[in-house]
Amino acid sequence: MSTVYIGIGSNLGDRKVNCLRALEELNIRGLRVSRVSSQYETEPWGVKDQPGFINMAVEAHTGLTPVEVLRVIKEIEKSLGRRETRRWGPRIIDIDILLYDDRVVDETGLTIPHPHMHERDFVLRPLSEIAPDAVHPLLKKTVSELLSEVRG
Ligand code: PH2
Ligand code: MG
Ligand code: MG
Repeated sequence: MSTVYIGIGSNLGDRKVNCLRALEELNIRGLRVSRVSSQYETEPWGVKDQPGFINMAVEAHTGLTPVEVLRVIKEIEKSLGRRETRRWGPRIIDIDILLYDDRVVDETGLTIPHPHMHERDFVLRPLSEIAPDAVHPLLKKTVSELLSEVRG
């Protein structure tokens, strides 16, 4: 079994319900969710002229490989009604792999650790609630260290 940390976000429709449905679907499709953060109201990052987000983070145990987890995530995003939009634009649901054990993966369409996680308060704040001591395998820093740096 591997331990995977996943970020969930929504800024369209019933944002809280969308995030909770994503969590349920992960559980159904082979990712046993073991920890769940609170839901955080966050300011849009990157593209500013869009509605605010709900963000949360979950820990799950899984026998799926990183590529299989990505496939499951894409299926869930589709089943919850996600449509392709512009980069960093509004979305019903966004599910991102943040960390997968201490693995480093760099393939087309799949980069682990998530390439922007260490820059984003909206990722690190929920993640630090459930995994403050998880270590970023490239930066060799814990999630709580990364959070204190991003806050400046
Ligand atoms: N996701 C983005 C772009 N900007 N901002 C917040 N606050 N939360 C997000 O989940 C988010 C974002 C693209 O994935
Ligand atoms: Mg994202
Ligand atoms: Mg995504």
